Amino acid sequence: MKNIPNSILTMLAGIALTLVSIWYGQNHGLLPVQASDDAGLVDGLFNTMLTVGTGIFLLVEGAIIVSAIRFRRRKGDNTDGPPIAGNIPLEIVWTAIPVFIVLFLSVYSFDVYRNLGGFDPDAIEATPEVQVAMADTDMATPIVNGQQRKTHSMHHHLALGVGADPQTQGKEPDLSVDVMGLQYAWIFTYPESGVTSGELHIPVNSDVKLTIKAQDVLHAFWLPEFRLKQDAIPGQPAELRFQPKREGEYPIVCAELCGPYHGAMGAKLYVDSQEAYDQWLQSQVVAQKGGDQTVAALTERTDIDRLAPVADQLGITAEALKSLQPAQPAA
Ligand SMILES: [Cu+2]
Repeated sequence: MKNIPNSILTMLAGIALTLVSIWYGQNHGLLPVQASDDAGLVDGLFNTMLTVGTGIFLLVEGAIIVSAIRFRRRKGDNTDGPPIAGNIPLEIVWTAIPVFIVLFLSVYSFDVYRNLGGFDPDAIEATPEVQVAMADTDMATPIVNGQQRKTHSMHHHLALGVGADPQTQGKEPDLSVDVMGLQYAWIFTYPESGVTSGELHIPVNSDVKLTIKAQDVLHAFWLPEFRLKQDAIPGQPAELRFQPKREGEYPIVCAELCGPYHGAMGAKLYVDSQEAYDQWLQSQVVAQKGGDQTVAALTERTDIDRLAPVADQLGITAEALKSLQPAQPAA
């Protein structure tokens, strides 16, 4: 060791540190599976930050440990340390390196966000209610069927969420689902079929658009395996658009402390094959049609007894008849 010059040792340490950082940045195993192509983009950014972070950590901790051992106080040495103040080249270096890292990461993250669809001008925008009140003035946005129509002038507003990526921009999504967050559940509505469900089913490899709303307070719709998260804000719909690439069952987590039962606010996302998805949707349509009839029967017939004599003819069992009875207030 004594025969090797310091500069060579430093260089070897630098090479080792770089290799360890790069290896750990790629092999940390901290992230769940990637369920969409977009997830790979986010992971690339995460891995880069982890590589840089590991390097800085090892450099700083290594310098502390080497200094603590090498420059420790020897027995019987009671002299002061050398009075060192200021080192211009060193200060330039340790200012320039973080500046370069931060600039590089900002450009990189900007590019990832663009590729995810974060800058889609047609993504759902905040529509302040103030504009509705100004309906009589020339400045106002036209109101069609009580709905504010999107015009290009509205593009000055901030788009909320992740819209179409550069490849799908301008195209209609394959599937649109409305997501409603409320204390303490997520409700999914399929506008095309009118199906409402507590679980989200989407076909694999399709272009899915979620319109996220909140009924009461702030929630956050988080899909860890898709590396997507979007706040659900009362009065301001947001959008998440993505392409699921991997069939399976994934958790949907509320990532905003929204009340005492926030921790229980979860749902499941099922990425199905096209056939399985069609089957599920069909079964929901059938089930909910049945449900509607029960509701209709309840409201039309106030006197359940009138039904009883014809129950057999209609194929209604005694239990089903009982279930039509209005709920009794708890004693
Ligand atoms: Cu919540």
